[in-house]
Amino acid sequence: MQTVKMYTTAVCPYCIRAKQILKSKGVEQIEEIRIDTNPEARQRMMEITGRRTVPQIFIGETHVGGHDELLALDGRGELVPLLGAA
Ligand SMILES: N[C@@H](CCC(=O)N[C@@H](CS)C(=O)NCC(=O)O)C(=O)O
Repeated sequence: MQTVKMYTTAVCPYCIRAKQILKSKGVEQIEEIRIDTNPEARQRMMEITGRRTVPQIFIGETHVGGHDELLALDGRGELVPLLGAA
């Protein structure tokens, strides 16, 4: 299974929901990077994603986007294959 990395903040309902979706697909470990306590991480997130909101989710090297994009990916049947990609 691919590694999953998520930029988050402490208070973030979309982050919680995104984690639930990923866990429901068998993801046991999510590397969380807190941007509310780490200004450098916030800056880096904005640079590499062009986004300001959390979550920002990476599956392997692929930037999925936020919660809504994760949900859409699953709706298209592409989330599980991406998680399982070598
Ligand atoms: N449509 C976005 C919504 C994300 C969102 O609104 N996240 C909130 C935290 S739960 C946020 O980052 N708010 C700060 C802001 O809008 O600048 C998604 O699906 O991820």
